[in-house]
Amino acid sequence: MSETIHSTLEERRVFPPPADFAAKAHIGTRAEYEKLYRESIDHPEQFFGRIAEELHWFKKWDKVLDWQVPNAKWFVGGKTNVAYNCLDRQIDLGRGDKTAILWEGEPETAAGAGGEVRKITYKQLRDDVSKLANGLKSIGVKKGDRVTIYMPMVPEAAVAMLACARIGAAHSVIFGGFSSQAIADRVDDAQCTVIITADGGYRRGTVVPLKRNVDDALTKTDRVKKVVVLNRCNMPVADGVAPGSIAWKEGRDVWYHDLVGTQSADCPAEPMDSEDTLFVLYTSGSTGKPKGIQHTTAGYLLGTYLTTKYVFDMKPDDVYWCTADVGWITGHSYIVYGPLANGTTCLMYEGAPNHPDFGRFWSIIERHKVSVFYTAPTAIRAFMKAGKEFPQKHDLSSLRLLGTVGEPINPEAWMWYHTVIGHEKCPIVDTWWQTETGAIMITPLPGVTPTKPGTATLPFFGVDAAIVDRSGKELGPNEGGLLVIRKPWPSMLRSIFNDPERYAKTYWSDVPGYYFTGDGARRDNDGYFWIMGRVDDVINVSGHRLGTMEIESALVAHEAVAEAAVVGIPHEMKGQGIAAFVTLETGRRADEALKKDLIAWVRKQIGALATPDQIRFTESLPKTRSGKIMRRLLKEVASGNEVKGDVTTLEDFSVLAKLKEKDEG
Ligand code: 6R9
Repeated sequence: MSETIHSTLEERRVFPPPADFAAKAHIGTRAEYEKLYRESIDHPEQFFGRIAEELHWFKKWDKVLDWQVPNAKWFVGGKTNVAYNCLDRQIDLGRGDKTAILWEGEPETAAGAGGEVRKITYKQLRDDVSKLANGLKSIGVKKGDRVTIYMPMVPEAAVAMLACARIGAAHSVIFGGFSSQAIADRVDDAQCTVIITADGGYRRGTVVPLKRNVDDALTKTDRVKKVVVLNRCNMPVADGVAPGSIAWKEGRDVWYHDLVGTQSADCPAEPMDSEDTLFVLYTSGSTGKPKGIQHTTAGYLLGTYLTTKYVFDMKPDDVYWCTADVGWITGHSYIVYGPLANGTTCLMYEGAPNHPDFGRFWSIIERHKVSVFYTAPTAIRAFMKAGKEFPQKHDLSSLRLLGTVGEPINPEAWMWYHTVIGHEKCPIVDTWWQTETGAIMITPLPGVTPTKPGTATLPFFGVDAAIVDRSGKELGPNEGGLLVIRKPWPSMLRSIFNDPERYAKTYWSDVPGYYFTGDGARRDNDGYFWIMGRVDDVINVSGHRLGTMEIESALVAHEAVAEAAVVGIPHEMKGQGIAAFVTLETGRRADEALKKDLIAWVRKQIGALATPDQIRFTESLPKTRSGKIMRRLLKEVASGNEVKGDVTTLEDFSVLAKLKEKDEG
């Protein structure tokens, strides 16, 4: 962790919420926000107890909060079911025939016409979920089990998540861009015996071989007894080697359509304890092994429900679109659970933003009259670069609210989003949160908070965020420090799966008694939070978290590599890029062929998102006398900066000289 955190951002532009937006917003005055915020911090049990009344309960809770650092229990003694709240409750409220999921596939039906469209109503969705839930039971899935989901962005991915929730099995969704090794590791860690996948998925005009990756993964672990396969791409069953085909293992593999085909559409939702696990989702940390972030039932439901309602100001006739993948927390909370718990029509798009060209997102917004749009800064930067002529070809007048998530948004990108996409009439909510927090934590309220490009502004209800030093002392305005949360909140992670000690150590020991986010930040004179990025060994590539250690472990697993050190470097499009310094085993040649080989190797071990931007061969790595790699120096070298700061603990000065020589040479 770096001890000094500097921010050079100077941003003076302020954009108050448009008056007509504020007039219609759920929360439309600063006074109302402040009153509710105060109550949520001073009397959380009263505040969250009242909100929880808006959800369905099989049995009401006895106690709102039971808190002993670092273990929180919310709505103790209550019984509810997340899928029931997202489906049955919506039907009870008269939304049965409303579209729940409005899906568009990637392949275009004709040039410029967009992809296949499916509209699934709340009633149909409940039927689909119930059938799959019964199907899962028929192959032995029980309450308390874990099920891996490795799916393309099709409605069945959401159906699979909700089916697990309905019967009380926890899901572990793995992003479809992860490799077979990553699948095997996660399956083993979460002890999953069933995987739900598809033959393939469409992405940027090609087919991602999902089933093949699963088959590969299952040569590395023998835990999985059943693989449920959705037919998305009509890939023929063969030996699995012929391009475009899939292999089939009798007895283990079962077609999704066969599994649900004969099932009843009636599957009562299992009453779950408030603190039963809803899902496990893996994310990178500062050590090599990804952490299974564990979320539970009632608090997570409440957090995603409440933030969706107020941050996106969700109204009955909104068409809401979050462009994330369900394999990430943003997809869990803001494609599936939060929107459905609000009875929203939620758009889901299967493919890439630039397929067939950079107009695709804007044509989707026009075609489906999207009103609330939530995406990532990395995507906005890519669109900026592609040019405003793409959005300008489309009618974006249905939009009323824009959001971003995943990384700090640079003011240029914010301004482009505001003018070119929002036509200066849509508030922008820059939402800061994490896999661990479950729901949005720091964000403007669109009808209330004057926004400034580049800041996530103020904490949401119940979030006691602060900037502190290592002792926990709160810092003054504009002083950079560690971003912590000082009180428990309903959607917080409860543990790292099967590793409560690591949970306590990772999140609650750096600043004793507080949840440490891993981010550095400062507050300005208005109390707005400016997130400055990770202060641990985590890098943020296109809004995706990667641990430097994970990539290093992958590299050293290659037979040519002796040692590796990975650092994040500034990257124009991705936010951060990946630079790897590598020392080789004796006798190995440091050439271009090996570089290519190592890049391919990392992609195979982790997935394409971990592709190194630079591989640099070196004779040795700069280390401190106690043997720690001096990443700070490597970062400077990789970014092409002058190496500054303290190098007095460097073990061998000649290493640094050599690294720099290489760079210049
Ligand atoms: C939801 C999600 C979490 C990390 C987080 C921070 C960065 C996310 C941000 C942001 C600045 C924002 N981050 N949103 N930084 N402004 N609005 O992205 O979860 O994948 O776990 O990443 O992403 O560094 O700590 P996750």
